[in-house]
Amino acid sequence: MTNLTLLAVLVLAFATGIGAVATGSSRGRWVVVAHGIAGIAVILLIPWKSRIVRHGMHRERSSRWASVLLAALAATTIAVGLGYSTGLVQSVAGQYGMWVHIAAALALAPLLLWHVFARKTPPRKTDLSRRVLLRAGVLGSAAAGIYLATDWAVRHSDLPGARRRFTGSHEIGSFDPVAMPSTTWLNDTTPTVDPDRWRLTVVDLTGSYELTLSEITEHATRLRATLDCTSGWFSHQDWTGVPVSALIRDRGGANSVLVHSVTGYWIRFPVDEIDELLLATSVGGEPLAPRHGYPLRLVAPSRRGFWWVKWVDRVEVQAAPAWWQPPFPLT
Ligand SMILES: Nc1nc2c(c(=O)[nH]1)N[C@H]1C(S)=C(S)[C@@H](COP(=O)(O)O)O[C@H]1N2
Ligand SMILES: [Mo]
Repeated sequence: MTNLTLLAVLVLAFATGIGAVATGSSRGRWVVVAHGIAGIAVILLIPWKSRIVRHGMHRERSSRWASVLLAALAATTIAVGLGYSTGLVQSVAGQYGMWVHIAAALALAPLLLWHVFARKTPPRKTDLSRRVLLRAGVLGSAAAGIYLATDWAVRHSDLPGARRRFTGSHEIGSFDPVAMPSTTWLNDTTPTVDPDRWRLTVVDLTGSYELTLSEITEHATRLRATLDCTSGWFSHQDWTGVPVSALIRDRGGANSVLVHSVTGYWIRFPVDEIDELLLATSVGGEPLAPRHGYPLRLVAPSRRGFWWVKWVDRVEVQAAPAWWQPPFPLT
């Protein structure tokens, strides 16, 4: 019974964790709260699970090391997750705590799948009785209560976690672009872009045309926005550039706009989000640094960092729906 409950809670924790990574506007706040509650529920189940573990460890099994690794990864995920949300653990071995939390959880997933199948105990009839549902209810309420109480306590404390954003991110380098961290999603590297040869290609329903960097810098629309990276930091900055809507002459009938980078990285936005998007040539009044996307990078205010394509070379409105892309970039 404990095993099944634990599995259900872990699945919930994974699903809401993925949701928390995707969410960028406060409308998605609930998913982060649900993730916190699922995390607490996992902790609450530890005493019960340890009884089972102690039992299992008496048996000699060659796969024991895999179970130990699984337990270690689970402990890391939980400890760093808690540490990062309270602000007690900001970094681990030079990596952002949030990054470590996600990496440990991703490493844990395949091991957990193996564990579930290798150690399968067939569900019993009693597993879905009223008593069980009642117990699940008690667990859920206890977890929610503890979550709300700790969240309240952290917010009213001096811990760095008190000022974290609803996404769990901590503030770094606001209004100071030099102090703002620079990250890539997976394996992109900063390209060297020759500003004289670089062009922005715009493709809309009228056709396609190119703009030089100086043609783009004639526009100077300012936008204050928050870059919130899923590795766990955020930064407010003043960006200057050209609104994407000023470049698109005809979007009638299109469903999405694809923003493409020199490096091949790309993201697709729903067409009605075009009016929120800015292609920035400078931040804090200074031209973009190469690592921040020189010569042109996207500012997508209600989206997480990975939507903010750097080193943009093409924007294209397309008939394809916005969901027609991998849930997260593949490079
Ligand atoms: N071309 C490209 N753009 C990218 C990325 C990338 O890997 N390649 N990473 C994204 C991620 S995950 C974040 S958080 C922001 C970071 O922007 P910064 O380096 O200016 O802080 O850029 C986004 N734009
Ligand atoms: Mo990011």
